[in-house]
Amino acid sequence: MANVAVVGSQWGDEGKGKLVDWLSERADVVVRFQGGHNAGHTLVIDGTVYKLSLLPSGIVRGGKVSVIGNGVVIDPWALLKEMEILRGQNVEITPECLKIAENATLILPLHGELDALREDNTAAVKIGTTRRGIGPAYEDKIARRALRVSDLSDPDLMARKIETLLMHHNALRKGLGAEPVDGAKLLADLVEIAPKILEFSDIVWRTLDEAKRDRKLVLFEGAQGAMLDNDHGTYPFVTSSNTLAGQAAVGSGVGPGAVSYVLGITKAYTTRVGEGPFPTEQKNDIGRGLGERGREFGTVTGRERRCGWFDAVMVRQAVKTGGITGIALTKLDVLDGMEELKVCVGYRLGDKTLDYYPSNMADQAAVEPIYETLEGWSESTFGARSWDALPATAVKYIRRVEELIEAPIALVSTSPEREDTILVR
Ligand code: 2SA
Ligand code: MG
Repeated sequence: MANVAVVGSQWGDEGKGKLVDWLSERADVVVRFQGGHNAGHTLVIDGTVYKLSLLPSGIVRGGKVSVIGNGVVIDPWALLKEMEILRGQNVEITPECLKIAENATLILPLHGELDALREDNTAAVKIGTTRRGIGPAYEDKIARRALRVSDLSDPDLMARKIETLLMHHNALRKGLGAEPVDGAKLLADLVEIAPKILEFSDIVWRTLDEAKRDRKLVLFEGAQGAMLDNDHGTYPFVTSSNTLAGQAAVGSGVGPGAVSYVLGITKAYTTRVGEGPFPTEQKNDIGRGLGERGREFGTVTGRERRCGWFDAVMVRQAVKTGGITGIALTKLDVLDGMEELKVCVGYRLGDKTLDYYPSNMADQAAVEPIYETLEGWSESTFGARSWDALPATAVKYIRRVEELIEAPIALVSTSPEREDTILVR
């Protein structure tokens, strides 16, 4: 068995949570390596719904080690709240089963405030963020002024770092018409929660090295999706981390060879939440129908997701840039009952035809999708557990998608329940 990385191949919300849970049964360690509590992974286990944001999905299964890697940005208050909710659902969370990288960056209240101030500033480019402070926290990380998990053990160091941090943030806030941050209060609040976080703090790279030596199986759990990747996505309408599988290594402290199989999760159609280009978007009854049948609302923010046709060009690009080995196709049943289905197979840009998604912001907004039309099916595929249970036209759709994206479809998921998964031969 190989170490698997599970990543989104579109704009997130492809159904990674279910597949991670499905695979975590065989894994010993489950690792988050990027993003923060902007992620929303829904797991349904024996009818109980678990909503995870920051914690690795492995946490709901006993006997596994869950790791929050250094590439993650951690809002300690949000983490404690999530832990409390899960404990209320009888999930056990102990320092033995949860390890938090001591070199991970902290999200502070001022990051969420800055995120919201910018989103509400009409002069700025509205990204449609989750307002969780993700972007501002990564900015501080890259600019080398962030507070990290290990700083929580040293109030004097935190005091000095907060002073440096506030020189920057108070200037920004002034420009946006907000009051300066009360540094003394921030320090006191951090000191108060510090022990509750430090309890889980760990030298994660070493834990993962030991796991490797002991031949433990590690599952890397991505958040968001390829088109939200800070380099390869629809920049600037992206998140502030690298979401591709390459990040699994750096974001947890292992070498690039640690991941031997990259499972790309792909929805049978496309959704996006937040602003930014979306060539195959259907702002009509087709899109509304997909949204209703697919229950397309943000796990974290409850925002309605934009919906549209499957974009094979974009997913093919995600396969290439992210090194996706195989695909899990999800939510096929949402297409049930549609007379015909469209799949984007190229773009028109002015008088040019493109077989890739351009990186320029203006071009990304200007491309027109070129569609291929496929026959739909009237039967229900919901809950199908075998290839033979699928209508022939659904099989045809899957095979055509597979051909276009240039990656094998290894799994088809037909409901949120993990048993409803077809292994493709
Ligand atoms: P941010 O907050 O800085 O990461 O936002 C930047 C962009 O990234 C998008 N983004 C997401 N898109 C889909 N799903 C995400 N997670 C939650 C979920 C979102 C929710 O699983 O439903 O509940 O609304 C996620 N996180 C970030 C975001 O929409 C911006 O386009
Ligand atoms: Mg989600």
